Amino acid sequence: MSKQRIKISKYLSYILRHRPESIGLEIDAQGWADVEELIACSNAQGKNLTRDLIAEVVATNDKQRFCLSADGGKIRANQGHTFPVDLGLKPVRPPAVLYHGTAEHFVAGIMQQGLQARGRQHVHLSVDEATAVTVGRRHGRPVVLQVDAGRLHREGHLFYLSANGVWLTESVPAEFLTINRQQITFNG
Ligand code: HQG
Repeated sequence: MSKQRIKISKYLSYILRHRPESIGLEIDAQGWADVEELIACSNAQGKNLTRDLIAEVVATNDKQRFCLSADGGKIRANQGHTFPVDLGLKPVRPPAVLYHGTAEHFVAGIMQQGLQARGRQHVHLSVDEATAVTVGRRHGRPVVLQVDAGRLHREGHLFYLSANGVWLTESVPAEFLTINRQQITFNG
């Protein structure tokens, strides 16, 4: 993604996942915003959004963070919201093992209280360790936690798979977590 596209992606994440009201944008219960309204509200605040730019950011986004409705009239974030939203995801059975990337300074708290959504709608998990390392690095020295998703699922926890491949669950109690020590050494 070019620098301009990254900037637009960050802006769209902020508006569509966190603060639509900051530009007076209405979002429905399923997280959809009207594209024309998004453009009007954004450009009233000095942005230069166009339909084509938005379509390009949606199509080329490195993590496929957004999607357009079939008719192209609406847009929403695929995951990561901090306000309540019904993405219509159906519970699915997760792989036996999933990973969560965090930072070293959070690990003690996590091993006491478990993984919590902390303002977001869900805890975010990935199928691969490399993604977890990247996610963890956003917060500091990355640490990868291995999640016993199979057992958690058997014990009744619900898992969802977002449209862009992020595994989501409400919380992960500490006894289902293992610290991936190798990763600490590897990244140290
Ligand atoms: C930590 C990005 C202490 C948790 C990424 C994390 C992801 C605790 C931080 C998506 C805790 C929350 C989400 C506890 C959890 N004690 N710390 N009990 N429970 N934490 O940003 O998972 O690029 O809300 O480990 O790729 O880092 O924006 O969550 O470090 O998919 O599309 O609290 O955001 O996607 O941080 O990231 P975040 P996250 P985008």
